[in-house]
Amino acid sequence: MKTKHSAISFGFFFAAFFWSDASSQLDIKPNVVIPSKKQVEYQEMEFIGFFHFNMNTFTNKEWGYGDENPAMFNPKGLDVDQWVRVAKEAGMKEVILTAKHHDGFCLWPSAFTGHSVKNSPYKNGKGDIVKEFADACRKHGIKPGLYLSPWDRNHAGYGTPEYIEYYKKQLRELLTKYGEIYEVWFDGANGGDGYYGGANEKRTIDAKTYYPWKELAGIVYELQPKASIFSDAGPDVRWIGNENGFAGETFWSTISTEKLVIGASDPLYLNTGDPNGKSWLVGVCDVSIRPGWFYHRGEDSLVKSPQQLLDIYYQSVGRNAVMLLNIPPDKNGRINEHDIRSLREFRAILEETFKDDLALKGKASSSNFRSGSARFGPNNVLDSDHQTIWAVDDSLRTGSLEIGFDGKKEFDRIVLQEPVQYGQRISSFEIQILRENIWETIARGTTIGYKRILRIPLVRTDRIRIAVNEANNCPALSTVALFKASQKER
Ligand code: FUL
Repeated sequence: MKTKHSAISFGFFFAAFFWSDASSQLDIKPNVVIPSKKQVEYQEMEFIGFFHFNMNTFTNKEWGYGDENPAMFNPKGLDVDQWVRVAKEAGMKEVILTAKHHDGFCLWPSAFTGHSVKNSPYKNGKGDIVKEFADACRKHGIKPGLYLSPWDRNHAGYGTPEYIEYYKKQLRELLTKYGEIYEVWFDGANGGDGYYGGANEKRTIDAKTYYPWKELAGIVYELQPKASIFSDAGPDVRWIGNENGFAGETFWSTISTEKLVIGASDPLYLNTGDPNGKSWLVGVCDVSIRPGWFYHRGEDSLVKSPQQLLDIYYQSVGRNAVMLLNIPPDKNGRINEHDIRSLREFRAILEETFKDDLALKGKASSSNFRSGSARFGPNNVLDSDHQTIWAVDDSLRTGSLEIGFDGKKEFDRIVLQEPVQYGQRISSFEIQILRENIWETIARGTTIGYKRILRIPLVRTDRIRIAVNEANNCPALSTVALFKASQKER
């Protein structure tokens, strides 16, 4: 009995040894620049929201001067729970509130200024909208994030070191009083004219030196380790260089932060990223559902249609970035019906388009897969599991994958995903279909990244090929999915 047992253990030991040895040889060597786990999780949210709600909502402005009387802030029917419900129903995984915009008015009763809700008629000065917001998010299981404008047109010390001390105190206050916060948004708009405690003048700052960005990020990480920081230069997630919601058709999550200055970066560089970039910063496409960021009654008829929102989705999520859509609550303190209607329809169409992945019915084959191991076989792209992947041998920089069907399939949306935990690799690919025994190219593209969605004219075929023509390391894909778009997309 004893001998048998040892023989089994011995055999097991050897098998385990050889298996792990062979398996580690097969493991994909990650690129030098890869995302953190937090960044991958952030990107996986895909769709998040913004609530621009503050003094501007009551003054009908986009940028308040900083001299607004707190008495003007009075949302009589405020229903933060409704905002969060609307966001959740639309599929947003996180929402960000403008705790303080450029005019300096604080939605929470800050101990460091009188320019806040505590001097407003809202709940007779006893209200705290940041608290209501954070509580509603927790109740509905959606992540709260906060926008704290670095520019402050109310503060007398703006432009001097005194203001920086004030800003740090506000940041600490916000990040200690409201439970877990998942994002801090540092806006790039900085300096210019303003009230500044009555000085009524123009104050310019040196974008390169005024704000101690490293120290500010340190405060965020110290108090809220789960939070991602947004700015032109990250350090976790970055602006994509415009406010229309469109990432570049070529979009690298890699970028070199030494080329970025918060508030003064090259928008084109932000919009495409950099294949040789030394940092990984997830792209965020911020855009408003209305022409303005704040609610203006006069813009009720200008709310983006579901089709316009879809177009933004394809050019943000579909181009390896995250879609950050602003839905501004109105003066009464609720999200307007026009916005809700558009959002609901957008969600319904999106679900209809992506409900039936035709590729799941296919069988895949490939030019090569790592040492012929099933662990990296082509069928892994078809199982809707992002963790299983097709990957070719280390020495290769190209590769192709074919999916065949019993009978013809019709589709006009192609979803491709790279396993970004190994870095972003692919820089050129094409899609071909077999038509009367001839391979015909129906689409070409550059980057893929976490997710690339191609919109193509409707095709009918029983064989499709995805050919990677250029990559900075051995190519790998985690998903190939095919869909037929809802009629309502048009
Ligand atoms: C910009 C700001 O100036 C706008 O008012 C808005 O907050 C937008 C998200 O960022 O830089």
